[in-house]
Amino acid sequence: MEYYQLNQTNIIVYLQSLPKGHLRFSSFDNLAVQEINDGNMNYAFVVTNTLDTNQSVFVKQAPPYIKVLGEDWPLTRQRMTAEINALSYQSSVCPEMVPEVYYQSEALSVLIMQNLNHHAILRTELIQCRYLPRLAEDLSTFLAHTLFYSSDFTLPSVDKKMLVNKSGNQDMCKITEDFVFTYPFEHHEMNDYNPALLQSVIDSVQKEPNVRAHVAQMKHMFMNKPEALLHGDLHTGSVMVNPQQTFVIDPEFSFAGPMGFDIGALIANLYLNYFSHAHHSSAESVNYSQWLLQTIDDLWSKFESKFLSLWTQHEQSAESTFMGKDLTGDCHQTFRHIFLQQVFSDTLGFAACKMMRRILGVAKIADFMQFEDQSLRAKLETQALKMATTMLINRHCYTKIADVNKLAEDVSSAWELV
Ligand code: SR1
Ligand code: MG
Repeated sequence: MEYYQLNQTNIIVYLQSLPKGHLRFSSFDNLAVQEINDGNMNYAFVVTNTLDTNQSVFVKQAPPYIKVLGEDWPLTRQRMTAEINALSYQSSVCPEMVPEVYYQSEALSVLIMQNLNHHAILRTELIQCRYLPRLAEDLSTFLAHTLFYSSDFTLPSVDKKMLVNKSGNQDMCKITEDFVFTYPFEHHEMNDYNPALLQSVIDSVQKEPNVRAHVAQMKHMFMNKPEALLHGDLHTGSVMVNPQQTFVIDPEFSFAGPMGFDIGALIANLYLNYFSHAHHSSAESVNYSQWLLQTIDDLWSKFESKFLSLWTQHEQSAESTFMGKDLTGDCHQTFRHIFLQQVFSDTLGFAACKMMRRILGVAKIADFMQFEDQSLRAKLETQALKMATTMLINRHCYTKIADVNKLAEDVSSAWELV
């Protein structure tokens, strides 16, 4: 089938043409189509049977360009293949946290899947101060499982190298290399600055050789450290939640990269949300800010203990282990802790780059953009940039997430310093 663009008018005819049994509709007579305009990259629709709203699917199509930038920004449709492969892997190691896929077409770059209509985008929920008691538990499980089971600590060497070769996703990686690690730090025409953000603050990132060198180190690591199969774009817009359940969606940027990139993306977006609440003195904001910091602490701590536990169990049952037999009983444990400390500093470095790109680069976040008062927004952006530069440069000095939370609190409260 030749590629064509789905739209509100032709989508029902397309769904009707698919082999029977894939979709959940008892009839195609009363379908309503709603276009979803949230994403930057793709077209998305929800199609629902108006006579039984439980019969509903989410349809996603990758056009041959970046949707938000238009047809002048061509982009291979192979990102849908990367997404299909990633969803398949993630559902094999974390089935309860990934939407069910009903049908896929590489020819049309279309994915039809479970409509999470009882869930909301995590970013929106965080902006509205919603407490999510399962969030840290679920996301730490997702990270520990997806990262451990695609690492060299569990996969045989040959299988791991095949995974790396199969998961290049070069065009999507190039977008991240440009839009996360490069453009925000130079005078690029795509950058978008809040007019109220002081030039001296922008310069403190873009014209500070030490900051630029550390960002370049993170970019180099992103390009050269295929530790595990990543989600690749795990910000709070890629998570759907309700108080009982958490789903991770949208892995079209998936590739084999450094573990800290996925963890850092989540932590970055949680800290950005923290700054959007912490400047209020109301009891609601104070309490919510503390919940966010506790969630970040839990997310890292639970990830670390789950990853270590999967690793220890694997070493106890596997015939051979990554570093060979443990002759003293302490060797495996020593390496495990050194490795997790490295993942922690990588996480902080990537989190810092992700925070900075959301302020200086083109892709903004609603957590800050909700504020029409540009001066207020500039204050929050300045705080976030201050935290990010400190965290980036000192990433090897931190051993506890509590100390990073303390940095966020100090920067937020000491406004006169920034
Ligand atoms: C043009 S940059 C678009 C951004 O949206 C995606 O969610 C990725 O984060 C990408 O960098
Ligand atoms: Mg996305």
